[in-house]
Amino acid sequence: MSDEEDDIILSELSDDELVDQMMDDLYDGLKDEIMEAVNILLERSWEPYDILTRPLVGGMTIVGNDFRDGILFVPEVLLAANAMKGGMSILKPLLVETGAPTIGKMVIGTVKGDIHDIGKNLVAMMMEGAGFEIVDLGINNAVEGYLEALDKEKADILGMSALLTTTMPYMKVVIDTLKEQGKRDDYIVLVGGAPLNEEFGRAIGADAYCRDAAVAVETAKSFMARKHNRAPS
Ligand code: B1M
Repeated sequence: MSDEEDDIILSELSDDELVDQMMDDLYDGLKDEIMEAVNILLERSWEPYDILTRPLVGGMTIVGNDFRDGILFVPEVLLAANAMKGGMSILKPLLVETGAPTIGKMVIGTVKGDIHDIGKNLVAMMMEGAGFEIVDLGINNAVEGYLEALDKEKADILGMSALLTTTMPYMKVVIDTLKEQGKRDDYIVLVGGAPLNEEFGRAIGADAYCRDAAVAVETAKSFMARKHNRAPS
């Protein structure tokens, strides 16, 4: 950390300055500073969701662009991801309401060959906050693991995440296996991740592509409402 950065007192910055500083600190992988700043914004009555989306997801987008352009490399991006996770750990209990009735159960995981989990964790967190029960399978999931968990957990929804163009086709492998086993219609299948789009979601036979965590929550809620309407009384 430079002397100049040493001198910055986060609590003395205005909201806009603090958001900018957080984006810089995320870029530099400064987990402690990110956690301190998240707490400052909470004390200033910021909504947890706004803290997630503006400085944290916003900062990660800048990191992503510079990673793509060869300005940042894997070790730096890992540090940034670690700082992001530090911020998310403070926000998680605030986003996850306690005592809310369960709307449905979702098994979620990142697909085989893919170790990106920040977006998936965010979706899990927001879904839990909205009243869904979440079974998080983590990263690098093969089809067998998804199927076993869906069956064991008696889940309503399968959520799959992929961040690489090379791993996104694996989602189709999972959906095709569900079809082969006659289980496709037992589950609502939602997919997401930066390289996906609606067309891809349709092409692989998912029920919906979710652009972000908020869309995932709304989509899951609307599918669950339809499922309940269909259920025999
Ligand atoms: Co990776 N990486 N990475 N990386 N990485 C990307 C994805 C990349 C686009 C960077 C770039 O070039 N600009 C690029 C992929 C290019 C491509 O496929 N065409 C890339 C690459 C190439 C790689 C490696 C191959 C690099 C290498 O080793 N040479 C390697 C692959 C490792 C592997 O998986 N096998 C790799 C490694 C890594 C790190 C380990 C360093 C780290 C991951 C740390 C971690 O996740 N624990 C990392 C990171 C952090 C990124 C970027 C910079 C950021 C991803 C992120 O966390 N975004 C990323 C660049 C980018 O995406 N702009 C990049 C923030 C997050 C909140 O957004 O994940 O999109 P996102 O999630 C959103 C939505 O997409 C959606 O909701 C979320 C919240 O709003 N969503 C869902 C996501 N999943 C969903 C599931 C749902 C619903 C919605 O289910 C219902």
